[in-house]
Amino acid sequence: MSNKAKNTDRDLLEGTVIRSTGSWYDIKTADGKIYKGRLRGKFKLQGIKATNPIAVGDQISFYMENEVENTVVINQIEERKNYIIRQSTHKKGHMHVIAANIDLAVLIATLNMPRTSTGFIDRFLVSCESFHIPACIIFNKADLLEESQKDTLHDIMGMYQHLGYTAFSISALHDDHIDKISQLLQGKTTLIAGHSGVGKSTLINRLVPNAEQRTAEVSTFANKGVHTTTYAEMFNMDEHSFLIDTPGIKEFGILGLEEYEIAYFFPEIRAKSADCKYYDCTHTHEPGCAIIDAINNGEIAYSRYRSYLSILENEDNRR
Ligand SMILES: Nc1nc2c(ncn2[C@@H]2O[C@H](COP(=O)(O)OP(=O)(O)O)[C@@H](O)[C@H]2O)c(=O)[nH]1
Ligand SMILES: [Mg+2]
Ligand SMILES: [Zn+2]
Repeated sequence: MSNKAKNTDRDLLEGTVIRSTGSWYDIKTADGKIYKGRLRGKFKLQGIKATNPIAVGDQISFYMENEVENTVVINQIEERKNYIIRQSTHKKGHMHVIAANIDLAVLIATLNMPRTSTGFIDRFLVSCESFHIPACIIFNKADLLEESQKDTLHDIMGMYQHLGYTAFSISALHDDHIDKISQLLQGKTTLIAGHSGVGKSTLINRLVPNAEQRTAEVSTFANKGVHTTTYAEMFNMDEHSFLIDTPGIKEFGILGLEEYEIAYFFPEIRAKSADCKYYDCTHTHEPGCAIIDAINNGEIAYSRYRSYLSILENEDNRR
């Protein structure tokens, strides 16, 4: 991933990419200065075929190009600790790197306005498992829940907590439980994901008062959110805590996983699969499958198994 330095004779500065708008990158140095940077010439990364060579969260070195306009040239990218990608919507077989060097990925989910399905939550958790990024779910808009929905939410949260995932219920608009969230994010670089309209910008505005993120009215038509921002962007919550907003990102890639790997990224399936009769059990039809037994006796949630099958069957999500 790391690129060879091209201009070792120049004075190099170091910084973090905090925003990317196509060919220009906003770069922030440790002392808080912001530069506009770009790549010069060919800049290929090894490994993945990506449409964007540099993403928010990348640590880079750069040199001044134009002191008056404060533009710089990116010289080198530090090796990434991890990254999260999705399929490119423009170029088949290519990836788009959403963000790099993440300590925690938070999915903001809502039961309604708009609805986040457990299928979507599970895909998010599987991709985080596959990228080796700890994941957490924040259920927002607690204030909108009717009594019966509160029970549903309680059950869903219980299911994920039982699997080892941190899950919270908050109301970002009414400040409920925001301090718990800021404690959780302390000292970390956190990716904030979720459908458009779930309250990502609202939460970021609460956590970073000067972020001035535009928030959108959720259009009532079909409960679909309207998105206002398009580019991933990093904010300082405090000196050591960073938030990355990922607007308009519908789905993370679940890439190149083999069948056994998909099962591996479901912790409860991983834990039980050693009890299956066949070592290469796909947990779909095999006799003596411990997973199917566990679903029948209620040890594994059916919604999780359904998500497993949907990831297994959907060719698009495995490439
Ligand atoms: N009732 C309620 N509305 C919320 C809450 N959080 C956000 N919203 C509203 O939901 C809409 C979408 O929020 P926004 O932050 O723009 O969502 P984003 O697309 O995920 O960034 C806005 O009208 C917010 O005011 C909440 O906790 N309760
Ligand atoms: Mg937003
Ligand atoms: Zn099995």
